[in-house]
Order: sequence, then C-alpha cells, then structure tokens
Amino acid sequence: MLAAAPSTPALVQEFQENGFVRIPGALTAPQVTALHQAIDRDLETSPESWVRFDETLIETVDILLRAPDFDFTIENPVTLGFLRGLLGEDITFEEFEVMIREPTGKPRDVKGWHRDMIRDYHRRMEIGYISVIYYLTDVTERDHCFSIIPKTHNSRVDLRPEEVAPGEEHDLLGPAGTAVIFHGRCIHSGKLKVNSRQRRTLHLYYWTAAHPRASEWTEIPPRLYQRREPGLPPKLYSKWNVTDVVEGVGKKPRDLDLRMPVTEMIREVQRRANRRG
Ligand SMILES: O=C(O)CCC(=O)C(=O)O
Repeated sequence: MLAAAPSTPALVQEFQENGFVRIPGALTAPQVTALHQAIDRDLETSPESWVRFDETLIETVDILLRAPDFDFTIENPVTLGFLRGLLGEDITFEEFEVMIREPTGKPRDVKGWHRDMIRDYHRRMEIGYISVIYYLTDVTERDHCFSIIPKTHNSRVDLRPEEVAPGEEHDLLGPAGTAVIFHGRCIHSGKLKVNSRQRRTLHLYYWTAAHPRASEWTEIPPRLYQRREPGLPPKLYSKWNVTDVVEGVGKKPRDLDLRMPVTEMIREVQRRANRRG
C-alpha cells in the first residue's frame, strides 16, 4: 500500500526553503518491477526511439505514445498530491522522460550543473516548473545520483551554475521507489560515480495552465487528454495541443520540419549544441 499524499505543511515548507524534497516509498516494489518490464520491452521493440547522449546516458521522451504502463506515475497520489498542494488545482503535466545511466569510468556528467528549461542566467526567474524524479533502481553513495544545490531557486538564486563549489551540493540517495521533487530553478546535475551500477529513472515535469507549455518534446496521447476522471486535477492534460512554448530547451527549433521523428530532432539539437561548444 502506498502512503497517503504527503502534503504536510512541514514538507511543503522544506520544499519552499531548499527547493527539493525526497519521498521514500513513492512507488511500491511491484510497481517498480512493472516499470522495468515496460522499459525492457520498449528497448527491445523500439530501440530507435532512445537517444544516446554519450556512453553513459540514454533517454526517451515519447514512450507514453507507445506504452500506457507509465500513466499511473503521472497520477500517483503520493507525488501528485504533494504537487497539487504546491501548484494548485490548475496543475498541468508537461513532459515525461525515461533515463538510463550506464556504468562508466567518466567522472563528469555531460550536462554539468544547470537549471532546467532556460539556460540563460538572466531569465532564471521565468523558471517555475517542478520536476519529479522516480528512482527505479537503488541509489547508494556508490551509484550515479541526482545532486542539487539547495536554495538556488530562492535565497541563493543569484548563484551561477559555473560558480558552484565542490561540497555545496546535496546528493539524493534512496532505494528504488524513492521520488525526488525539485524546483526547476534549483541548480542540479547528475553525479557520476565510477563503478556505479546501471541507474534507471523517470523524469516528470509539472507546471500550471496559466503558463505556456514548458516543453513540447513529450506528446500527450489521446488516452490521457480524453480521460474524464473526477479525482484528477481538471487541467492536468490540457496542454496536449498548446503551441505556445517557453523559449528555452523545451522548444523544438522552428527551422526543422516538426514532423521529423523526435529522436532525430533531439540528435540535431545535440549536434548544434556541440558545434557551439
Ligand atoms: O539525475 C540525473 O542524472 C540528472 C537529471 C537532470 O539533470 C535533470 O533532470 O535535468
């Protein structure tokens, strides 16, 4: 049995202050097993839908189109309950990614310290969306982990990612089934560990109906936006056809053919970023 939605005032206050909270047991063991099986199936049947960023990182952004097995993680009362408390009843679902980090000898993540959504430091106050990461594998101090610089969404918001000093970070560890909820403005990174096991995570993003869509990489399928579920926030899937997208990393380049497969487009965006250096 899952615990009730942990929207206690203390947890909300912790989030407001630090920019993140950790919720152990957000998924049950059978749920984690089912999610692994769905990922294994997708890797087997749709390998072309996974983008390899480097030897340690592969990711897919459109698995919802191919498999309904992940839907419950978006509507999970444990995480959604907390998010409703933070964002209100106009909460919207924005993006869904599955990430696999392979064992590596590399000491540094390809992305490094960053804020999500908008990379331009001067526009950091525009970042308001909130992310949920589910750990699907155990993450101990020996494994690749998500690492965050507390308070960089508010009281330390002027910190630049390139100014982060070693030791300022907080590493998020936890067994499979743990959820980490963080503010997209908080500086963070994947921290790679030599000899780590493979790590699997789900990355979900939420904002509110009052904002443009934060990211258009994930297509929201009809089975979700046609759902009429009395207990769900009414606008949860309302951005399925929103074309007003924040000018940032979630926006597809308009000079590319929007009908191009999403993996090809991500590869092209990657090539352009590598050329810029
Ligand atoms: O946990 C990780 O591997 C990094 C995640 C990350 O950088 C992100 O969610 O933007």
